[in-house]
Amino acid sequence: MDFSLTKEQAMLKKLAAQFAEEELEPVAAEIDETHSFPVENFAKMVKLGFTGIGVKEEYGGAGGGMLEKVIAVSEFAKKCMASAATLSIHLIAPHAIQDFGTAEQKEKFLPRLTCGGELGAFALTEPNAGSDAAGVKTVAVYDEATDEYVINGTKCFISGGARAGVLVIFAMTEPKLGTKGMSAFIIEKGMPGFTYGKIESKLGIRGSETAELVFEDLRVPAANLLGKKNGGFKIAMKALNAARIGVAAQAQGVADEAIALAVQYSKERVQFGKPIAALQGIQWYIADMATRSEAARNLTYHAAWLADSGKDFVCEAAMCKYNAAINARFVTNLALQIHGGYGYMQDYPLERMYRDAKITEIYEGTAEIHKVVIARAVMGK
Ligand code: COS
Repeated sequence: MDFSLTKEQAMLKKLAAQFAEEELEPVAAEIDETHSFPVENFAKMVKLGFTGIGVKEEYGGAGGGMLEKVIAVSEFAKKCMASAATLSIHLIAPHAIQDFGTAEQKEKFLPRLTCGGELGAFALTEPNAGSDAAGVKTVAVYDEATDEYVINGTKCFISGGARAGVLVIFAMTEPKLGTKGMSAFIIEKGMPGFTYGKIESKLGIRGSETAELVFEDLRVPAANLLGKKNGGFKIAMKALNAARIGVAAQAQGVADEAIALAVQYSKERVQFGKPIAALQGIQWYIADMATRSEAARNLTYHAAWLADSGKDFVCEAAMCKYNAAINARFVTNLALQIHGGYGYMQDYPLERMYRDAKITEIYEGTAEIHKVVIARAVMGK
């Protein structure tokens, strides 16, 4: 299997790397410190076509597939994890609408999300429905008189939820049926009955804004039902399969950058009369970091290749996300350790990268849930 990049993919990587260095890196520390969403940088991502990756050109998208998403997201993550998370999570909504939407829904919503400058969001999680995604309590009741669904409930931990123009949300249409009673809806910012509550203060990826969403008698036209009524759980799971490869890409990017910084620092830092890079203890750290990261990259590329080839990738998406997330924590921890006291200080980016990396073990499915998914695939349900 050959994972070398095509000419177009190599150009995308170069463009993403340049954008990350010139636009994302200079504000990464500031948006972390101020917990502020990088509005201008998102607008620049739109202009360069990143927000349309994986979406057909007829809908204003940039084309490409999962590997293109991995390339862009991991380049962003090298310089600013919050921006990488913003792009990766934004893409879930347009991809879900492209995969499951009607022709009208695609025409109406996709151009807004690809080239129109609007942020997308994906709202599944609730206070009591995290790993147990079927535990959603938000309900959608069909009103025959108006051909609308009336939605009531609360979502939490929704990335970009307070800013998004178009959101894919999940509600129970037949609560007694559990996974077979959930439906997906497309909603828009400003719809009466849709407000947001608390904006979270977080350990890391602070520039990626995380909100509570509140639905109070939110009336959504039946035309905004995404996929079939009661078919929402599978839409959520399929969207998450793809999203998990995006998280693996975030983890990969931050790990690669941490290794590069650790190598550079160890060559410059002189202790006991020589650069610490000459110490075998440091070399062994670097060797472990590089080996594990290379393994993580291959799992991620393989999962992306399966997805782009139209093959089943549920297990591989879980594997690559689970593995890359653990690796990102391992690598950022050792890179910080190599930097010693300097690594702990905000003058260096390592302490931010270490905090940012942690989220990859939690969101879009915890490490533990991924082990459940992997074990089910390997051992049979
Ligand atoms: N891809 C495609 N289909 C999937 C799937 C996946 N990853 N996971 C489950 N399904 C399908 C199952 O095959 C099953 O289909 P049938 O009804 O045709 O048999 C259906 O969905 C129900 O699945 P299951 O019975 O396994 O549901 P459970 O309630 O046991 O939950 C887990 C399954 C735990 C895997 C699911 O709840 C999950 O992924 N949780 C994590 C949620 C998450 O990632 N949250 C983060 C939100 S975004 S920050």
